[in-house]
Amino acid sequence: MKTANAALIVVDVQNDFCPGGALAVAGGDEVVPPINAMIPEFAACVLTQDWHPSDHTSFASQHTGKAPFDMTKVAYGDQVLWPDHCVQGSTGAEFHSDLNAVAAELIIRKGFRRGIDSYSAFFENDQTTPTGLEGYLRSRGLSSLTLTGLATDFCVLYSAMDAVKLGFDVHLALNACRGIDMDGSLSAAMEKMKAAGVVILE
Ligand code: VGL
Ligand code: ZN
Repeated sequence: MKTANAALIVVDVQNDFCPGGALAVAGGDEVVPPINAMIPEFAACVLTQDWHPSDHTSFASQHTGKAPFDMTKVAYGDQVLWPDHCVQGSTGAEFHSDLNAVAAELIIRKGFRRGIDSYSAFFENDQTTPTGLEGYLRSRGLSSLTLTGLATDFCVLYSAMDAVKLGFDVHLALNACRGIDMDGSLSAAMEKMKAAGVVILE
């Protein structure tokens, strides 16, 4: 039975995060069947879409002498430098073709400002620029969120932490998430979410 206040949040299930993509997450495509199966159980389904200009500051290609997965400092703190990915309008930025994107009632694009990355579905990485998702969920009375998608230790983690901070009830559907896992970032992410009160659905 659908719970009227429950939304499914599907984070960045895009070609570039799936096997063969520019920033492929191991098993990234495996999240698609469980996500499609969950959609009918929710009153609303929201997709996020990483959506960068081709000269985005999070791309290692924009920094001389830097390689993908190096770190750099930007105005809002530390930033991982990524391979070029999810460029606006590219095939890599499209949702996985088997994802039931038709069922989505809202698509939130993020990371479209050149100088600022955006992992979270709620705020960009300066932690103050809103995406608008909070207002959408509140005005629709959607207070219980279940997070799914890619990557567990980056965009899903940041979304979950912001959602807790904003006062939503937050669940993570573990079988519908996959992580990048840079230097133990996946287990660190799980610990952070558990400590913050995110309910992990195994
Ligand atoms: C993501 C790194 C860069 C993600 C997006 O979706 O987790 N990670 N851009
Ligand atoms: Zn990105």
